[in-house]
Order: sequence, then structure tokens, then C-alpha cells
Amino acid sequence: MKLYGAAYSRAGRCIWMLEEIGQPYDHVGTSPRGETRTPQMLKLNPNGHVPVLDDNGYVIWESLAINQYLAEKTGILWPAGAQAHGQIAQWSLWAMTEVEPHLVTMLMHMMFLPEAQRSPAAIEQAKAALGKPMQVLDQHLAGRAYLLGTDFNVGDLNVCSVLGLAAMLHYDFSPFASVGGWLGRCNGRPAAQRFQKIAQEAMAKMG
Ligand SMILES: N[C@@H](CCC(=O)N[C@@H](CS)C(=O)NCC(=O)O)C(=O)O
Repeated sequence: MKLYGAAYSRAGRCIWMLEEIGQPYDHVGTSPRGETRTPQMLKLNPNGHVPVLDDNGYVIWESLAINQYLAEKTGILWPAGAQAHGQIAQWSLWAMTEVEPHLVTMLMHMMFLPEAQRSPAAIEQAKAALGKPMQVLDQHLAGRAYLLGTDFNVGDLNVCSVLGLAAMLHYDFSPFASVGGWLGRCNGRPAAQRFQKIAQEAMAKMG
């Protein structure tokens, strides 16, 4: 099992999952800044992105799909039943389509765009837009420990890892108390803590 992608990139989501599984894996810290479009990497993922997982010749990309594959393959964080699987896909796709685009806008205008192109208005707009899906999540989590009820599963891991970007951008979760409590439970898991340490070390090496 080999995972490509620097731990501070979206590959971190899969490192968290691999740490939950607890079996040995190879990690290649392919940098998203210029190493994802080599002929060898494009052969693995023609999109030129990381993460990519190579499971003994079976290659899969898209961070949250990789996690779902790993959960189904190992049975870890993978509850039984079509309805549970439907809910896991629902929340994972929701995180990717309803949440992540606003976070990417914030990231671009707060950190990545050249100073002259950054727009405080775009940041405020994205923050306001993010409040809507956060309200949906907050209402859903009221009275529930995790997305599907009492147990943490790969759906929680996927959604929480997408929201990791919000924490990095110091997004204020205080109006969403149920989300805040759930984030604490998910991020407090030993595997999540190990992943965060790996990501911090990778970030420090990057400088
Ligand atoms: N939806 C994809 C997005 C992958 C993605 O955009 N990865 C970035 C790193 S976070 C990347 O590889 N960027 C390098 C590039 O596009 O050249 C996923 O979640 O796996």
C-alpha cells in the first residue's frame, strides 16, 4: 500500500485513514508544488493531483474516495448496510461540494493569491456562504455524537478532514456548538493526533 502526497495537502485526509487502519503503509510525500505532474505521477493520476493510493497495482485517486475504498476493504470505520453506505456517500459528497469550495476561496484570498489580488470582500462572502452548510451540519449533530449516531465512521473522518482547512483558517465555529463538540471528538482520536503530528512535521520541513 503506497500513498502519494505531502501530509499537509489533501493527502493528509488519507494519512488519517491509514493511521486509523493501523497497518504498515509507504508514504511518498509528493509535493503539490511541482511534483504531481511528472510523467510517472500523471500515469497514476491524469489530473495531476495528489493524493493517489496504489494498493498493490490497484490505483485510486480523490481523497474521500480513497478513504471509502480503504474502509470498505478493511471493514474499519465501515458500518454494515446500504443505508449506512448511502449516508457516508451523502455526507462525503456534501463536504466536497457544499463546504470545500468556500474554504478554497478563503484559502486563496487569505494565503495563496498575490497580495494585490486578495479580496477581503471575497473572504467575507465565502465565510457567510459557509455558514449555511455549517448550520445544516450543526442541526444534524444536535443530540448525536457522530453523523450516523453513536459511532465514528469514515463519513465523520471525511467531513472532519475537509473542515480541517477551516480550523487552519481560524474559522469561528462558536455559533455551531454541536459541530464544535463533534470536531473535538473526531480530532481527539489517537489516529487523528498522529496524522496531525505527521502533517505539522511535513509543514515545518517545507519551511
Ligand atoms: N478533489 C481532489 C483534489 C486534489 C487536489 O487538488 N490536490 C492538490 C493538493 S491539495 C494538488 O495535487 N495540487 C497540485 C496540482 O494541481 O498541480 C481530492 O480531494 O483528492
